Amino acid sequence: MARGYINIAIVKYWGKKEFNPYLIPTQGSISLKSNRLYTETNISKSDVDKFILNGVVQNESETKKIFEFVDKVVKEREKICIESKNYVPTAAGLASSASAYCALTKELNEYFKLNLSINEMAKISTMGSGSACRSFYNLAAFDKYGEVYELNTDLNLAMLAIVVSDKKKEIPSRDAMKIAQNSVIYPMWVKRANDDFEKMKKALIENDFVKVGNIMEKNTIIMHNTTFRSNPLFSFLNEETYSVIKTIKRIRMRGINVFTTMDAGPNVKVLYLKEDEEKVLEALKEYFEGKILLC
Ligand code: 2P0
Repeated sequence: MARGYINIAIVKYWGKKEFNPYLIPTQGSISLKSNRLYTETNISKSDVDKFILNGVVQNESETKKIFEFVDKVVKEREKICIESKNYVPTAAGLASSASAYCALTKELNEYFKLNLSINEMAKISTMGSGSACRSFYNLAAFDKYGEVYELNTDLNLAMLAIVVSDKKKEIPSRDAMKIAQNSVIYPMWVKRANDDFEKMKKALIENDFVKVGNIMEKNTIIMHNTTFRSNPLFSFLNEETYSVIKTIKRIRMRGINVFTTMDAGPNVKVLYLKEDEEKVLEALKEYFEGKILLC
């Protein structure tokens, strides 16, 4: 049994350059690993290749997708049953391919005794999902050369989510990313994101939390801007997303250091310092009681 945690990007991964054989992204990203939300995966011997997710045997196309990845990792093998369970509240819209492929890669390593290092597993996991490699580290960098490594900071970074919608996303992030890569402003995104990657690393080393929060917020907006300028144009965000962002800004004006970020969905994630947790929760509960999920 292996476990993979979700991660939340503070500088986003939003584009693929090539597979060589592992993924090289168009730009660097940085993320924070959750220590609460995860996927657990177990492999057992089976007569046929089978994939069970949250107790449900998956259809042919889902099974094929997973086993294409398995066959890239293990060349000659017996038939197996892969059983995964997401320990991420379904309503949160946070279930992620990152935790899934992190757990699966670790379990493949165990089951088939592949003897891979953490870094090898991280890189291999990108053949399943790009963001998965970041789940092997706490504060992870996935750079534009495809290298994955741990970053250090003295900041006690923490995240929570304000859950505004539990609907399944209309456009899977993989397809969305492909469309966004044709956006007229995509080259600007790549340049900005690479700048943000360097600035974020510096702010983390300098333990400058306000800088970290500001870089994350700006990076988030530019990533989402690529979707508004795509053909066809689309957005992951909705009215409630904007309303939450405004409220968080107002709370920040009261002197509480909270910053927002959004991924391939309308839910808002809030970055804060662990030592501020009590006052952050107190302030947020006033507006978002019942919608707060600690990550
Ligand atoms: C991120 N996202 O950095 C960004 C921000 C979504 C928005 O990583 O195609 O599911 O499997 O490599 O990893 C989602 O991308 O994409 C993602 P694939 P993945 O967290």
